[in-house]
Amino acid sequence: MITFFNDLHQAHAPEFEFFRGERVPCFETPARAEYVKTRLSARGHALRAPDTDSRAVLAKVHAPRYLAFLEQAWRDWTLLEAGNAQRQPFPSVWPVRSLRSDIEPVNFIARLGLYSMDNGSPLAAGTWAAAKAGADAAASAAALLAGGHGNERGAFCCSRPPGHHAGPDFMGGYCFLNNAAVAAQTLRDGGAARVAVLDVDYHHGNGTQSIFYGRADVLFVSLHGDPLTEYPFYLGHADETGAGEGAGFNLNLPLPAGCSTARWFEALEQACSRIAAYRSDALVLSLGLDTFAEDPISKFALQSSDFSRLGERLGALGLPTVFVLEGGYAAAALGTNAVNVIEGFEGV
Ligand code: OKP
Ligand code: ZN
Repeated sequence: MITFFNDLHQAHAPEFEFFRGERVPCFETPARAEYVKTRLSARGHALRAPDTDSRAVLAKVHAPRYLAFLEQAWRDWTLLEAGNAQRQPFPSVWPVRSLRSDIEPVNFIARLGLYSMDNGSPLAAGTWAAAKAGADAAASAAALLAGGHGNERGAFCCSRPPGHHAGPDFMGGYCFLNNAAVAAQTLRDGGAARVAVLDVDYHHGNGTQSIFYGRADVLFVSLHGDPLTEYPFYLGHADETGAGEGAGFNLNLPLPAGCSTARWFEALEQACSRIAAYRSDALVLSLGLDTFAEDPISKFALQSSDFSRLGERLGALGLPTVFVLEGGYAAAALGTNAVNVIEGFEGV
């Protein structure tokens, strides 16, 4: 399968995050994408640099003031104080209920909080470059399939940071730009009347859901750890079914942390039925690999062979499919697990 990959992801190298009250090395590392890339090459999958600029599509899925902030954030941070080049900023204050989010403060940390849902998305010098390259990969993969040239039925984006927690105007959960939303919007712009986004990451894709919540032209379906106990906690419940024109076009299938793989595949079946009933013209898969039994921060039990089964089931949908890498923190296993999905899809 053609894979879009760009070395710029390495420039996003966050050092720390906060976990269980302690500052620990960030789970979302450059090594993650490198393991996937290495395995893809070893298995003979072609690697390409992104060839489509996502800027115009980004403006359709994210707010202009958020994009403007993110693009300049590292520069603004380092201009504040020379020593900041050696420090990664974290937000510490957020405009929750009753506080105003319409006025953008001047203070950098206050702006960072305005545009964040958590303190879990550390910024680094190359964050914008890496995230933009990931969005370009998503746009490139979607454009490749939408163009209908060649006989490509699938395209894979081997990118990081992930994107599915990034909402219209905020970052969160290691995510800055919503790559799945960029792919879906690019497919729409390329002539697909209906696009389904299926999110199989362990964590609910709150950003993607929010971006498309009021729209009927993009169906969002997600299988994830129940937000009552699992990140992102404040979205992902079964009663979130869409709003306005989007009513009925959002399906959440929360599962209890620790549930069996059999139960997970039952939920996948429900997801696939909904996508088939929607008669979508294309599929975007938010491919989180943190459902793996050995993932250090998640609580599902999939084995490497189960990722082949996932790929086979997706292949049976018979849809042009853009695969976007999301989470997965058992880094050394990501190559095998990602390639298993791809090759299951291709029927290898
Ligand atoms: C991202 B993705 C906070 C620790 C909690 C949240 C997990 C983000 C998962 N510093 N981090 O969906 O795999
Ligand atoms: Zn995840």
